[in-house]
Amino acid sequence: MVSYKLTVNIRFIRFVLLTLEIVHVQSAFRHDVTPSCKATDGECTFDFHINYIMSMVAYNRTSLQGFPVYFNNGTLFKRTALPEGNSSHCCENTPLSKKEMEEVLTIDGNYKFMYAINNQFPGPTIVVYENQKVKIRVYNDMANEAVTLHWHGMFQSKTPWMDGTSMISQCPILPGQMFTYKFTASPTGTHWYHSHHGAMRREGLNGAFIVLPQIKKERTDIPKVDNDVLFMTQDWVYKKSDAQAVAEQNWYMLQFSNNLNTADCLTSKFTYDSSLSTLARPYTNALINGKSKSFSNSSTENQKTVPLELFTVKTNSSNRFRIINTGITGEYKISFDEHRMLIIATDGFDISPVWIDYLFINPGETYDVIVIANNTPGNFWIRVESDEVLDAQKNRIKPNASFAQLHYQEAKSDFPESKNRECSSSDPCVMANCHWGSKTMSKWNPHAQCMSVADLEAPSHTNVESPKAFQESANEFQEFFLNFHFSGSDQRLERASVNTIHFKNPPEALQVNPETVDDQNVVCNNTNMDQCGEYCQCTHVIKVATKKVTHIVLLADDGLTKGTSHPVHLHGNRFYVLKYSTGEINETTGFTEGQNPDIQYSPDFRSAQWRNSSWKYGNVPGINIENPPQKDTVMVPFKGYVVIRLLADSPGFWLMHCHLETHMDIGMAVVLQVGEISEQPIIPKDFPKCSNFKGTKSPDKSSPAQKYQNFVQLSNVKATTQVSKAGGSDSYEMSPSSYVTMIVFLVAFFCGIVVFSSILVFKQYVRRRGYRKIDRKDKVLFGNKH
Ligand SMILES: [Cu+2]
Repeated sequence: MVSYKLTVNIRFIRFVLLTLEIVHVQSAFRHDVTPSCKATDGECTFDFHINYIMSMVAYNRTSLQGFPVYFNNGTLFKRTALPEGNSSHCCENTPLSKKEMEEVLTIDGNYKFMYAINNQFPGPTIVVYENQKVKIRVYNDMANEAVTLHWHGMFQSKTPWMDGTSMISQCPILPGQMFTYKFTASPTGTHWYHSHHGAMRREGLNGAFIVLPQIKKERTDIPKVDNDVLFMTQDWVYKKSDAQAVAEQNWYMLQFSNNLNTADCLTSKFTYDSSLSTLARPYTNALINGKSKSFSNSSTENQKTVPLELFTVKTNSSNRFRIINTGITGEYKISFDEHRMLIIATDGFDISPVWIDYLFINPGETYDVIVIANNTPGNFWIRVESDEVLDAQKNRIKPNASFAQLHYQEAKSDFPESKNRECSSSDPCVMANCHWGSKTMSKWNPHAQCMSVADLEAPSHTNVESPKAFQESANEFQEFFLNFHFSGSDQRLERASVNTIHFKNPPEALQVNPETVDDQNVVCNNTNMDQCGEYCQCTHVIKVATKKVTHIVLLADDGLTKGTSHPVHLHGNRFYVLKYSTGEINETTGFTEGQNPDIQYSPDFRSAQWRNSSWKYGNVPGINIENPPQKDTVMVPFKGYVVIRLLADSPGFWLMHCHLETHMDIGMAVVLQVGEISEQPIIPKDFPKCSNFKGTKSPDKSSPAQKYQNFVQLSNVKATTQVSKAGGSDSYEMSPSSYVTMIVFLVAFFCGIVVFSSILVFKQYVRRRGYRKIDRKDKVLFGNKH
């Protein structure tokens, strides 16, 4: 067994200055892709310690001393106290050495408490070989938070309990606990891992997971790669925590529903087709491999003050950039000044190479591109631009941007002065992974061609089962319409839904306790949700038969004029993207203004079907079944649709959800139960189960009015009441034991009143008697004197 230990013992040091406990910061993130274990087979083992950390702190391993740092004019200084008696300045004015700088997570130059794996951010890179056994021991060293790690893109065939999805594939790892993930690395390509518990992944819990082929076979359709590097980008808010991000999303939804355009909580910025920007709230920046400068200074000139990610390349070298959007929200447009990109893969799957100038990438997606360093040796900007291009009044605005640098090693290291590429009629641009279509993009740039993901093609060498081999009769075919949307039209918080059902975690992890799915008080789906009323809340599970060709029509329509597109991710499975169709585009403005006419929704948006019934059984015009691209995450266009096909051959409970974490966390998810429970692999006997705590997640079949009453009741609920699991309602009823408690309390209270009254009456009686006695005494003692 090959062991590769990534961690050092975690030590705590107390900074008197900050009176905070800071754990050691390991060396800076390295973006090179090098195998983690020497052997290509056997087991590759990792130890991951998850803990809190603080950015902008340097820690010296030898002296066990540490100090916070600060930036001044682009230089890092130690923030240490001056000798006693010197009160003029708080800090020693000593710049950091290069070695000391390696020990700091500078991020964007701000102090922030965040999570880290082995004190690193991004987390340790895992590079293993296809079909290699991977073992990751995850130690939850945090004081008070649970966690799981999801291996995004891994098939987990025969090990669905190793998917790392909190409350679906496993119970979360509690503080002080360790859990060992063991699975086979497959498929090859650029993947990643992240926390699948809350919104922790933006706050530091993510890393790259690269699977190399066992036998290195050079692709003949692309240039030979000289340099293989990671390019991980994500949104960042330096002040907010994980819990705050979710709470803020709820707050945002309230503001949105009430049309309150307050600058602090709702930016109301829109993207190219006038649907809402995925960055629905003010974000500070987009990190590139954990570094960047605040959006508030998003001119290139202002990038001088904080270290940015630097990619050094040789002249004429071919460089593979593995681009991963690890963010929780935020679609980004990536470009390299004065260089083109050759797309060669997405979500780990090879695609026929296409030269492009701009790449759109959504949270959860990966794209591999090759950049040839064939310009005059120099320094060039790499741009990560946000999708915010229209303000609240739909006026065009400059999007926010973050930057990294491309440096030719033959050139002098310098601050780039390169410009963004201009598209012209003689030299048009190509944009890939657009989700609004060419009609929209032509309004923005008549010289830009916009490719949707369905315009990409699988190369001929792809040795996966071609979808054209599947039979398409009613017996061997199943089709689902899944609408990822915000249901209803009022300001309720539980609107994030799939087919109007708001996803609630089950009280026990489904994969560990599959009998939960038979509990009609926990699970709901299209067979038992009729009584739900306008809003349903439950563990939404859809049964998908194995061995059938499965089409899913992904939709994103709230039934309102405002709305957003949603990047949908499916766990444990790949799918083919057969067709991509936007909403109705206004020819004059290029804005999405209506539903795609191919889809007919039910009035409550709970179900949908093809408007033309002859399109059933996969008979959809314009689908690509010859060489469709494979993916595990796809952007579903606002008011449009995507037809995907999967071969449901991996039994298990697989979460399918919007990969905007703030949407998933508030209910935009559904579980695909592939196969009967009897078809699923048998879980190891010693696999940890959840505790015996009672769940609160029963289906809510009450009307909105009743729910409001329940909410009011909840606000007034006494400590002795508890959530009733029976009855299939979220109403807060008292349990039998609570009734006993209440009766005892009432009897005691009544007895108390009786005793208290008796005392009062007795005292009154005694007093009157006493007065009388005194009276008499007085009369005896003094009476005759008066
Ligand atoms: Cu979403």
